[in-house]
Amino acid sequence: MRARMIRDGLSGLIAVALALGIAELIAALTGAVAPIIAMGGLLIDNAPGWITHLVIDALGTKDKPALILFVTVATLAAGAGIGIVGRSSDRRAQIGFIALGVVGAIVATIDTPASTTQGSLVAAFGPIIGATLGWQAYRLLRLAATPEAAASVEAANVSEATRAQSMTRRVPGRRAFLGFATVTAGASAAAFVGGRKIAGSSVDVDAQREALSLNAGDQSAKGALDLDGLSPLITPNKDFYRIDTSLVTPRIDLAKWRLKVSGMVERPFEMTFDELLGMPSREEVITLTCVSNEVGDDLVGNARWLGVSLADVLKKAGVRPGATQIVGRSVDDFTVGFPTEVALDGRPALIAYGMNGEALPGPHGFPARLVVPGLYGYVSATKWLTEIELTTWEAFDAYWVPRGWSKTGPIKTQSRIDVPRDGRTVKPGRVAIAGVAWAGDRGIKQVEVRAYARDTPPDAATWMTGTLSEALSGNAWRQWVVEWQGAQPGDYVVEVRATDGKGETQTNKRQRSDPDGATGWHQIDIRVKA
Ligand SMILES: Nc1nc2c(c(=O)[nH]1)N[C@H]1C(S)=C(S)[C@@H](COP(=O)(O)O)O[C@H]1N2
Ligand SMILES: [Mo]
Repeated sequence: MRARMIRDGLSGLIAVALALGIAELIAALTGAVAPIIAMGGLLIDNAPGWITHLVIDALGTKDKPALILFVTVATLAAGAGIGIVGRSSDRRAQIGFIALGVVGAIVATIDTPASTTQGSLVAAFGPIIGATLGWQAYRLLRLAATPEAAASVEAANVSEATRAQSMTRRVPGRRAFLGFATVTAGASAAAFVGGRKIAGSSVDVDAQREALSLNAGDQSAKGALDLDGLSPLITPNKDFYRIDTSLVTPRIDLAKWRLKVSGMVERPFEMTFDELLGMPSREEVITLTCVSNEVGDDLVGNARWLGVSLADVLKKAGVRPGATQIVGRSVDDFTVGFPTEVALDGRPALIAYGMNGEALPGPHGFPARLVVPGLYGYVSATKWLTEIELTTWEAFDAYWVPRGWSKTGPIKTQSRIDVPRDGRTVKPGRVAIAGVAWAGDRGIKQVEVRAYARDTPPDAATWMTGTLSEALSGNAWRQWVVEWQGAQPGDYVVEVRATDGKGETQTNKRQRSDPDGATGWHQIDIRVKA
């Protein structure tokens, strides 16, 4: 009995795996979003903001593979369920497969941008054909497994005599089942791998990046501090943090890409990538940070961005009076919104296509993204940018706003201790304490550090002023180092505070990141021991 249940469950599972494989393959061939990815995307977009935040926090950048795995396992489990339920009734199993196909088709259609060549309805093909073939495979698996089933099917077509004959021949249930199960599973795997291959080769982002020649300037970071464990002044692309809601990195074909400028403008227009490259370029060092960065965390990076001034593009379109909000839209339907005035107040807000002397890497928004000095990424830094829409502040809430994050996102002043690491033991005498500090578009004027023996009042310790790296721009972070002289053995708390270019010192009031960015001084514990 148990064995039969396992076999039936396995039949359903393998048949659904085949359905998924075929759906994946067809999605790759048609440029649609595969149902598993679509379902994962739908979960991300519709989960309450705090869950998304929790998952991203807990799993870091592993959240995406984890979510895909979860959806896949859940779907296969549903397949096993269908197999077990279907034992007593073919009808029920059939309904199960139809339900999977319909859900897959709807989800994939919702998630496939209407802008794909064939339109979003094409996404329904994969799940429907997959479910149909999966259903056929399931019936064959059942047939192979149970002599009775084989017999009952034959009974419909053949005479009483032949049926008796076939019964006595005894359909070899186990062997036939295992053989057919293996073939089906193999076909499923082949469809999956084939699908991935096709999807991967259709648009090669790195090949397109390498083919571009950009007029990036000198990439050296003069005046940088260099200390073991200290964040480099310019964050290499490969180490730059990554945050987005996109389950698979969008692969954009440069030839098809267009940037649309729309909404409350005098002259709405579209431009190609070549036209964007043809506009006057500028290169700016800008620190980008995520609003969900807690005090002391590393969702922050500093890069040299090459691109076109957003103000120039807006000038071309002619912003109409009353257009108070700029909305950035992405191929994956992610949106940001920020005040129009920040694009026009002189700060170098960019439509960036280069990052640290290279074309923008795929995960960071190839071919173009927004980078706005002074604003957290979630309200400004649209990756895979496709549209800039002028609207009003009242008319539209961008992606993260209904999910509980603040509508405006100016970057708060923060400083972080990189060296020594929290919990380390250091030698008495001279202790180098170092890190980075940033304050959006206000720049950093001063960084101070104090160290006090644990169990003593912090205010008894004096603030030591740090040496700063050169300010690469008023929108960039600065490295800092403090030489703590004459450290005596003991357990210490070390803390840091920064003062921005306007003379404002960062608050010590502790606040978690949501809804508008963390505040408070970063603290570490260290032990001084001979
Ligand atoms: N298309 C798109 N762009 C996006 C996001 C996103 O989810 N989708 N996330 C934003 C957020 S929250 C941040 S902090 C920055 C991060 O940019 P990075 O991944 O290049 O560091 O991208 C922003 N741009
Ligand atoms: Mo973010």
